Amino acid sequence: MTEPTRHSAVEETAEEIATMEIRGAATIASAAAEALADQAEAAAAADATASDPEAFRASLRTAGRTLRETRPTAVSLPNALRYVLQRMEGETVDALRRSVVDASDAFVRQLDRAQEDLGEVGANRLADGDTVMTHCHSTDALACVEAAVEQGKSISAVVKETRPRQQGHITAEALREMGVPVTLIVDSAARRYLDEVDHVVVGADSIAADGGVINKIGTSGLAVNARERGVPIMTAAQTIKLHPETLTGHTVEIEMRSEEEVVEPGTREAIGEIAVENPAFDVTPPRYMDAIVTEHGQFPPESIVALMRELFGEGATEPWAEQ
Ligand code: RI2
Repeated sequence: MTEPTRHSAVEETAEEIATMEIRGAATIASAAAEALADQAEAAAAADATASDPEAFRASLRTAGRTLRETRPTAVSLPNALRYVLQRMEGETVDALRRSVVDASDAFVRQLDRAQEDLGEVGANRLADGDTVMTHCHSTDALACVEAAVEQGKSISAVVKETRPRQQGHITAEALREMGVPVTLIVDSAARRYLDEVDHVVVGADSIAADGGVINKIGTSGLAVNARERGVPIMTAAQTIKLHPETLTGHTVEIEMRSEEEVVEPGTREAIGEIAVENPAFDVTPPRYMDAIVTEHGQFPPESIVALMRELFGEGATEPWAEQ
């Protein structure tokens, strides 16, 4: 068999996901699906794979592995790869290419539709005059606020900055574009401002079969504080955030990122001999989350497993695996 070629678009996308130039679970998923379509076009045009269906399939699986290895926590990434690679079929390279490109397009369209639909559901939980608190930057969470604003509700926001990468700044800008008044706070001010907030809205990178919500580090502390203050908290998450491997008891790997995101090398040296840790995500137990809002409606976290079984069966395949 000929050595599979790897189109540089896949390498580029993988690099951008790893360095978080492309970030956010839904955005990562759509970039990965598009990278597979790019790879299909490139493999259909490359000498080594253009007339060899098995080499074409192998090159797509290789691309899938490259993309899969970038970041471990957001399950939207492997779910996107699964969606596209499971639909790769055909006897000729041209048929295979078309199946991958069509699946990638369909996936991206579904993603956009799902976000719009869940936005409507989440918006129904918000009332005119509400103030929401956000954590990190989640396009699913923002879709709920946007739909509420489109329903004519007046919404304002308290936006947590979200150390270490300060994705709260992206959220603040997006909310301002919607015309939502924004107050930016440091993470440690969240409990104080919960008294002025009607609803906490967060996203998710993965949702486990037991209803645990894996989201940006700091979400679980926020959820515990919100419960203590009596403020409802919802997770806005399309069903591509449901983690099928957790159906069979697997846990979700929490990404550990570079310590330089937390403290500059010079400062660290000046402090002296210390350890620095930088987990990117944490797990909010289902008892601290009021609702998971999806494109199929809202669910109490404990019942999300029923939807997960319906959509993924009893487990997960790895169509990118070497054969
Ligand atoms: P959407 C982000 O992770 C945040 O944790 C955010 O809540 C989640 O992805 C979901 O984002 P990161 O990529 O899919 O910033 O809702 O580490 O856009």
